[in-house]
Amino acid sequence: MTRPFLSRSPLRAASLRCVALAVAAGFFLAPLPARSAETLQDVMKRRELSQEDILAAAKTYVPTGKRDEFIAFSSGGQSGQVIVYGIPSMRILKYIAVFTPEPWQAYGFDDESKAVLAQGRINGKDITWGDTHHPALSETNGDYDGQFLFINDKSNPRLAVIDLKDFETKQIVVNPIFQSEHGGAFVSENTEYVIESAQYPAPLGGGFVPLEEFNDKYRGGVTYWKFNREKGKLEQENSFAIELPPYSQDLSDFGKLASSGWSFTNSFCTERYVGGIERGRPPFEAGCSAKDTDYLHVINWKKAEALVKAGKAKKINNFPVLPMDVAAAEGVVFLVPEPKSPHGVDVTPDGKFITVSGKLDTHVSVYSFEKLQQAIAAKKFVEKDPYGIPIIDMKDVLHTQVSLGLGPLHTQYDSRQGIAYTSLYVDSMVAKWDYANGKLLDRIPIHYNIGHIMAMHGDTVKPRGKYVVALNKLAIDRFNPVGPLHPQNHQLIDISNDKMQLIYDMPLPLGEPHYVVAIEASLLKPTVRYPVGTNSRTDEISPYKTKAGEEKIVKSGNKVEVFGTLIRSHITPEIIEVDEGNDVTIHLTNLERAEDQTHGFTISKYNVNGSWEPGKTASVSFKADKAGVFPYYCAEFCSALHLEMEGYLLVKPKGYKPTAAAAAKEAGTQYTKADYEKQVGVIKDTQKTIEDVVAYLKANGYEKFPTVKAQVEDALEQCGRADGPKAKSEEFAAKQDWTNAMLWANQVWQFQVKCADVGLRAKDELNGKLGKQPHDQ
Ligand code: K7E
Ligand code: CUA
Repeated sequence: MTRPFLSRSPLRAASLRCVALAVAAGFFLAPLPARSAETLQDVMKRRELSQEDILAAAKTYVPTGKRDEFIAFSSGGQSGQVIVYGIPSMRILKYIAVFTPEPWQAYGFDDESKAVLAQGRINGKDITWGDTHHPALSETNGDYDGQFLFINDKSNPRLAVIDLKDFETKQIVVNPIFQSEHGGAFVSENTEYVIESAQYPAPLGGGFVPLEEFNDKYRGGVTYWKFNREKGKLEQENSFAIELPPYSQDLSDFGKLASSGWSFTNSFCTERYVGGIERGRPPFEAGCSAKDTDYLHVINWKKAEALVKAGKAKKINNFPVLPMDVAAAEGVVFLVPEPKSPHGVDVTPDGKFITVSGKLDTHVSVYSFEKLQQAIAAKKFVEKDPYGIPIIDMKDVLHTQVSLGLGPLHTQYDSRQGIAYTSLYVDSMVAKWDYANGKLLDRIPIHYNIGHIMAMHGDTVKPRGKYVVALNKLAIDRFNPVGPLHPQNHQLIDISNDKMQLIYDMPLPLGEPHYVVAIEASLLKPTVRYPVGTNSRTDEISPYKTKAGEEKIVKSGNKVEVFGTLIRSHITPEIIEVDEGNDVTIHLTNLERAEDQTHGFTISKYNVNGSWEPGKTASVSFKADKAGVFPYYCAEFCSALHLEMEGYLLVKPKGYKPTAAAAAKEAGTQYTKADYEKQVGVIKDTQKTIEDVVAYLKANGYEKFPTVKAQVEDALEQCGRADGPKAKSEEFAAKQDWTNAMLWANQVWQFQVKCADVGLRAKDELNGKLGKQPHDQ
C-alpha cells in the first residue's frame, strides 16, 4: 500500500488551518472603514486637477465592478499578438497570442497550440513572430457580429483566425503566392471573403528573378480568402487571387450596400522604381514618390469570383490566380489616379463614396461610386496602363477634395450622417469633416504623429459614434520615462459634442499597434467553460480527454503517455516515473466546471508549461533526457492549497535498480491517535460554519441568481468529494493505522475548505446582488 504523497510541516499546516477556519467562521468580516471625508474640491486641489480634467475623468472612469461599453481589439504590432481593451476605461483585458508563443496561454507550449503555430511555418521554418497590422471583425450585413476576428502579418504574408467564443487563435494561413503583404485583413459585408493584398512586388509564387526584369516578371496582387463561417476556417481551396501590375498594392476596403460586390485597393510606387543606393541609384523613397499620382484599383470581385469558377484562372503553387490580361479584358480591374503615396482607402457607411488620403498631399479625395460606375459603363477611359488596365480620369469620378492638413492617413465614420474623422500624421492632429459637403469642421491636436484612427464600428454600415481612438506613433514625453524604447500611445477622444475633447492617454507596451477595431460589448458572447475534454484549438473533443478515476500511465517501448486530470487542489497522477531517454507526453484535462478555475502545469527545468481553462484538454510533450527528480506543480494560484498542487517527475538513470531496503522506507511524518482525533474535531467545527453559510444562502434566495447558483453548486460538489476520503479515513482508524486515518481525515478537511471558500465567494456575490456590502452577515 503506497502512502498519499504529503509531507507538509505541521506548523505550516496549523497556520493555514487557522487562516482558512477564520475565513470560514467570518472572523475577517469587519465592517468597511468610514468613507473619506474629502470633497471633490479637496482632491482637485491636492492633485492639481482642472475642471476639464475632472470632466475627462468622469467620461472615462468605469466604477469598480462595472464594465465597458465597447471592446477594442488592437493589433499588437511586432508582438504578433492582439490586445483587447475596454472603452472608455482603456483597461487592458487580454492579450491574444496569435503569431508568437505566449506562456500564460501556453500558446506554442502545448501540443495543440503548437499545431496552430505550425500552420504558419514557411519553407519548413518556424516563424515565431508577426508584424500584425490590421484586425478585422466578422460582419453580417455590413455590421460586426461578434463571432470572429482576423489579423494579418505584414512581414510573413499570413492571416490568422481568432474565434471570439473563447478568444483563441484557431488558424493561420500562409499566402501561397506573395512574398509580403500589407492590405489585410478586410472583410466583405457578410464575411464571404477576407482581403490580403501584396505590398512589395515580387515574382508570384516565389523564385529568383533579377531586378532588371522587374517590369515583366515582378507582380503585385490581391488575394480573396474564402471564409467558411460554420467551420470558422479560411479555405485555401475556395480562395483566389488577382494578378496585378508591380505597383505596391496597399490598403484595401470592401464595398458595401451601394458598392456591394466591389473592392478598392490603393497603391504606391506606381513608378515601379527600383532603388539600390549601393549600386549608385537614388533611394527607393525618391523614385517611389516622383509622380504626382498613384492608382486606386477598383475591382469587381464578384465578377472575378465568377471567372475563377468558370476556370479562367491559372494555377500558381496550385492556387488559382486570375491573370491580369483576363481581369482587364473582362472588366474586373480599373485604375483611377489618386494623390501620390496614398495611405488609407475607406468606404463610407452607405457605400456611396470612397475616401483616399495622400500622405504627401493635404487633401482627402472623395470618389463617387456612382460616377465610377457611369465611367465604367460608358467605357470612358483616358488611357491604359502599361499592362492594359483601363485608367479612369480622376476628374470624372471625384465627388470632392477637402484640404484637412498635413499628412492625412486614415478615415473613420461617425454615427451622424456624412461626418468623418481623418488622422493627420505630419500635423499630429485629428480632423473632423463633412465628406458629403466637403467641409472641414474641427481639428484637435494629438500627441504625437497619429497613424490609424478608429471610431466605434467606424468602418461598418452602422457606426456608433461616441469615441474615436488615435493610434499615435510617438509618445515622446507623455509618460514616465522607461528608457529609449517608449510605449505606444492610444488617445481616447470624445466625439459626442461638436468640439472633440481628448480624454485619456493609454500607454501600450507591446509593439506598434497599427489598427484597432471596437465592437459594442453586448455583441460579444464568449463562453466561460469548455465541454469537458475539449481541444480548444480544434473545438473538438480530444481523444485524450480523461475523466476522474480514469487517470493512467501507459508505457510502450520508449514512449510514456500520461492521461491525467487537474482539479482543486491536485494533479492526478502525483508521481510520474519514467526512464532516462523516454519520450513523454502528458495529456491533462481540467475537470473544473467553476468559472475562472484555470490550472497550470509546469515541470521544473524541462521547459514544460501549460494552461488549462475549465474543461480543456491539452498535452505537453518532451524527451526525459536528464535523469533526476523534477517537481511539477500548478502555476496558477487557484485555491488555498494551490502550493500543494504538486507532484514529482522521477527520471530514473539508465540501468537504475531500487534496493529492497530503500523500498521499505516510509516518507513523511507518522501520526498518532491523538492527531487523528484532533483532525476529526476540526472537521466538525468546519462543517458547522459551512452549514451556516448554506443556511444564509438559502434564506436569501440564492437560487434566483444563476451565477450565484453555479458557485453554490460548485461549493457543494467540493463538499461532496469529501465522502470518499471520509470512508477511507474511518477504515484506517478501525485498523488503528493512525497515519493513514489522519491523512485521509485531513483530505476530508481540504474539501471542506474548498467548499467554504467557494461558498463564501457565492455569499459575497449574493450580497452584491441584494445591494448589501460584500461581507454583510
Ligand atoms: Cu497606416 Cu499598416 Cu494600416 Cu500603419 S498602416 S499606420
Ligand atoms: Cu491549480 Cu494552482
